[in-house]
Amino acid sequence: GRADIGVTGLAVMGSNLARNFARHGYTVAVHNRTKAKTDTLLEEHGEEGMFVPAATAEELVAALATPRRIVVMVKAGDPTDAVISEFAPLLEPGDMIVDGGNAHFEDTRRREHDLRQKGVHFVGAGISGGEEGALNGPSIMPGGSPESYTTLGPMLETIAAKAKDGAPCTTHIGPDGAGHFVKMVHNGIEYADMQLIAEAYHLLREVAGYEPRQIAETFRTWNTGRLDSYLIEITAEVLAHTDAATGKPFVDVVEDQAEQKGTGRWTVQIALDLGVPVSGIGEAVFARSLSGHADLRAASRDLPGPGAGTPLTPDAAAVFADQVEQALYASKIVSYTQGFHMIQAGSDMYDWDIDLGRIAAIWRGGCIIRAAFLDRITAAYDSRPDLPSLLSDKRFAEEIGTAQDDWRSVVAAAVHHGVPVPGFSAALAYYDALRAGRLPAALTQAQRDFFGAHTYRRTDRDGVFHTLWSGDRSEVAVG
Ligand code: NBP
Repeated sequence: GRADIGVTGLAVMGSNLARNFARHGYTVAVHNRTKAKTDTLLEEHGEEGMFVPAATAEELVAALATPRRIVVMVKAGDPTDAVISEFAPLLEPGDMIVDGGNAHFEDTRRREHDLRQKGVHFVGAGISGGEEGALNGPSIMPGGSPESYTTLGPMLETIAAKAKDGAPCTTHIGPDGAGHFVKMVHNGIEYADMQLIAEAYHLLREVAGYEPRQIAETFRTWNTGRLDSYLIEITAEVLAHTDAATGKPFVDVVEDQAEQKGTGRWTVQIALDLGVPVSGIGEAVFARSLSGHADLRAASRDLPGPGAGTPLTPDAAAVFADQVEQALYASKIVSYTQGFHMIQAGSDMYDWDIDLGRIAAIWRGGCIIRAAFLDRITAAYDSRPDLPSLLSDKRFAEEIGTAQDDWRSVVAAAVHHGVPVPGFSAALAYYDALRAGRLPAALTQAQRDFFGAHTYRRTDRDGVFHTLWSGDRSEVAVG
């Protein structure tokens, strides 16, 4: 065999990834359960590079130079296990399976552990950027043994997106499930970013009284500043688009029920297990699920809300739009703070030793959340690798300090107008809770001790205590 790499699973992601490898000069052996997809790839794109079609798993394995590298791009879950079981018996120690699907990191940990017993490297690689990214350069988050990265890494660096400074948007994330974990949090942050942008749009429409075209212009302006990002850019595109059939703004003819494939939900589920407050991602997931409850919403439509109020003058609307930009930026800082806290917590829990600054660096290109903002996060971790939280970075703290008055005004205006801003307000609540000298958690602990003898610690003495609430209310030291 002579092929440098094999790709099995030639739906949109797999065939685009195979083409990306081939366009960079690698010889790519390609295979799909249903052979027709392999044939189509060769027919339509065979001239783009060196492809070796394989009709069976055995043929794919035979086509590969050793040690073999096989990228699996099939549906996550059972199909991935089925494909691994098919290939594993055909492989030798030193060979490598790379799962580029959206696997749950716990599955990746299990698969890596199982294949390691056979001496086969298993690399769980999160890939972001959708089909366009897979073809022209995605952000790639590979986990697995450091050894696996020494041979696979250079290939991934070749096909990955490049940041503005030319650095490839991939790096060895850490052992076993680290890559898929980081990809999961990436998707969670993507949910939060999208929710914050949606809230900004909603406020500009309902409070400032802007039409979608005007909002598109506003977003275009924001995209030239510190909010410069792929998601802001496509938001402007969407808002400027007119529906051909009706002549209405496109956004007005799309049903307002957001769907989800599950990675945002995973992020929140795992965050709950790790005890990390990712309230921004949580609110984003819940906002999508609320939007989908059509019957509940229909039954609630007549509930009272605030009156319409007087419309803002154009000048006042412009001032408000600037405030919304401040609120969006501050909320975005909080949402990345929470996301990076989660990556740190996962890294601590599973001994992954993840370099947070490098994560921000490889998200600068290729992926859905690519943004100028990520340079600042990289800079923050570069200047202080043990940064306890993004909010402790001097620059972010200063920026949020500048933004906070407007941020509060925007949340207040939203409440006043009855516009839901779960993302903005959860971010602000997180910020204020972190700032607080004392939290009402003291009261919560006292209540827990009252009804459940759950004990408490005191501010003035070491030890664990319980008050005899149903007795004489004296305090006893416990344990
Ligand atoms: P799909 O997720 O739609 O999967 C289709 C592929 O899985 C086909 O090649 C299909 O083969 C194969 N497959 C299935 Br289904 N069951 C199989 C089995 N039991 N044995 C062998 N092959 C099986 O493809 P996709 O949208 O290209 O995504 C691939 C992966 O990349 C997924 O994990 C996805 O979550 C992830 N991802 C997707 C995107 C995106 O933007 N779409 C972005 C990032 C990551 P067949 O042709 O024989 O049915």
